[in-house]
Amino acid sequence: KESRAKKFQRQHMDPDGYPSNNSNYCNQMMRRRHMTEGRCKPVNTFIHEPLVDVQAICLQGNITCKNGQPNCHKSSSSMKITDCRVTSGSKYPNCAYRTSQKERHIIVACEGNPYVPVHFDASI
Ligand code: PAP
Repeated sequence: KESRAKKFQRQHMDPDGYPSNNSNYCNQMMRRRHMTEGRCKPVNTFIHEPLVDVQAICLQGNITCKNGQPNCHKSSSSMKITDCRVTSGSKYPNCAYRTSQKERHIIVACEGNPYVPVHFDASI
């Protein structure tokens, strides 16, 4: 079975995928990373930074997650990201997404030993 750490990497890591001057980026990547199976995952963020730099966020400031759990951490630097949001007209199995590139601080939840990212909480 896929570990939570590997699932995070599949759903959120794309270190070499920026700048993706490509409005089709989310349509392609959401499908390629298996987030359009069973349903269209409504929102998802890809991170275009080295995995080690994203893993290092788990060592940075502890904050409360959106769900109230205390295992979230905010990156001290801003990171290159792409937000994918399903369009209002999108109808499964034809999942259509809007692609938006940003540079933001990101918040991830971490778990386990080693203590690594397992959930993308927010960007600010
Ligand atoms: P995403 O939230 O990163 O988009 P999702 O597929 O929802 O991805 O998986 C997040 C996982 O992190 C969940 O585990 P699961 O795959 O076994 O269902 C979720 O339980 C886990 N997780 C750990 N800490 C948190 C947290 N603070 N907030 C939300 N999810 C968390």
